[in-house]
Amino acid sequence: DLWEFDPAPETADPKLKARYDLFIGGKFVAPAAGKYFDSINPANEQKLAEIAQASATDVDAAYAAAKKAFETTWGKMPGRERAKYIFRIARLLQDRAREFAVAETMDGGKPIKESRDFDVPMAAAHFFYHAGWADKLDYVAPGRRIAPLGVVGQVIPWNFPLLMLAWKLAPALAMGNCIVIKPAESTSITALKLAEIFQDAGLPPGVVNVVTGFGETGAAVMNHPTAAKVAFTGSTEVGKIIMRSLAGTDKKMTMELGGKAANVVFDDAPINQAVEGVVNGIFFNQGHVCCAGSRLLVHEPVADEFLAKLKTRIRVLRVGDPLDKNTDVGAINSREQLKKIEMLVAAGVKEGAEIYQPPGRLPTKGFYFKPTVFSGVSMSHRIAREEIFGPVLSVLTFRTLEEAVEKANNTAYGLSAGVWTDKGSRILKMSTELKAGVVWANTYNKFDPASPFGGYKESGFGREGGRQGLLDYCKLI
Ligand code: TXE
Repeated sequence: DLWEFDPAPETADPKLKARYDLFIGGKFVAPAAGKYFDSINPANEQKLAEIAQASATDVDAAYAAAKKAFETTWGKMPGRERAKYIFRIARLLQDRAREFAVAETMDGGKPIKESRDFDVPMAAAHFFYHAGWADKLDYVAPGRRIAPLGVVGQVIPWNFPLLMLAWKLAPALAMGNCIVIKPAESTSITALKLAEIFQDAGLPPGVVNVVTGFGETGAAVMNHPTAAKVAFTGSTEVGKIIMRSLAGTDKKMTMELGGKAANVVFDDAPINQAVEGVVNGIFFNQGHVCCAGSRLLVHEPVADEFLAKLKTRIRVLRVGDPLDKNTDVGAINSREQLKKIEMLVAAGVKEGAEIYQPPGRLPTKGFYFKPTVFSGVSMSHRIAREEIFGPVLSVLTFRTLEEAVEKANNTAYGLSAGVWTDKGSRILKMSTELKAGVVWANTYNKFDPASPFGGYKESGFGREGGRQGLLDYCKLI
């Protein structure tokens, strides 16, 4: 079975190096300025490894290597050949699935059961899916063909470090592009481990280059003259900075930014299933999810019952050591993110919403936050409008479908939404009325490499996954 792997990864050795260099031209190389920074395990604040800090000189070298690879190997290779490499990457990732799951959990703080059952297998699935496409879009009409864009620059966030790598790299590789990618500063390790896999897969040097560092390095990747296209996933704020800095250039651009998704529960919803879906929608990955169902809109007739069931369910969520396979809510990714969550939760209390947190103590070392539910929230509260990116749910109520649509769409974002109801007609109506790239019905946080993902409004533009995702990495000539 292609998707099967060892069920007990928490005992695997993550095989971390003490120091990680940049991956440029198929080799690990020290940064030109010799600077490194520490990567911390957010579960216990211990140092995991040193990560190279790339300067503009290193980014130049990465682009030069990518350009050379595009001109001499990857850009000339038939799709069928590229497919073999992408397939090999997927298989090698499966072979090392346990090791990657542990490394991902230690670096980012997410529960091991999520890295094991979601991040790593989904990343492998993404490479498998795109390997299949590499030779399918070659030819479209007499005299016309699909061609790669050239070299692309990509910057990704820290919430799904490995999966975001796969989302960015797989379609770009399938279409014949070469890449310079920058992982987020707090979660660079699985990107560099994946670089080891590129070496083992025999991927020609320079096809993928990994440059690590902070926002400055990201800006150098996005603004480099060699990049024919840039793709960014991260905050709306930084997305806007990048868009402004690229205005007037001919670079193609895709942006996957923030969200403030509504999970809408009607009075005829299967209530226990909806409680599970709402819990998963907001507490999965500590709520560090761009499509997190961070606003619950619940139908008035069932609001009290639903809230009571929700609180009962939250009391039994296990918060703590991400490496424990029974943990439901792991560590917050960084001290900065924890501070942001605390600040917005304090704003919620100050603005008069009613807070609920289950009893129990959090670990004293590391960054943790209790699953939190705010009721009595109004649309003007900051907790109803701003992306918290943490395990915090804001509960609002509605009386009619129209009111639910109005409230759900009353946001600057438009990435995703959920609908819980027994009526097919309501699902159809809601899925056309909700201004969100993805609308889940009677489920939440379901992903498939074949299904395009992306937003409206300030959640960005462009799609990742499926045929549509590929079209963002090629042109018709
Ligand atoms: O994100 P940033 P941060 C939201 C979430 C979170 C907030 C802040 O609400 O609380 O953003 O997180 C790189 N040019 N999301 O500060 O800064 C950076 O190094 C180019 C939602 O971590 O956007 C990292 O690799 N790149 C989001 C990446 O951008 C720059 C996921 C993301 O970091 C840069 C992450 C610049 N000027 C945060 N500045 C989602 N919705 O998926 C930084 N970076």
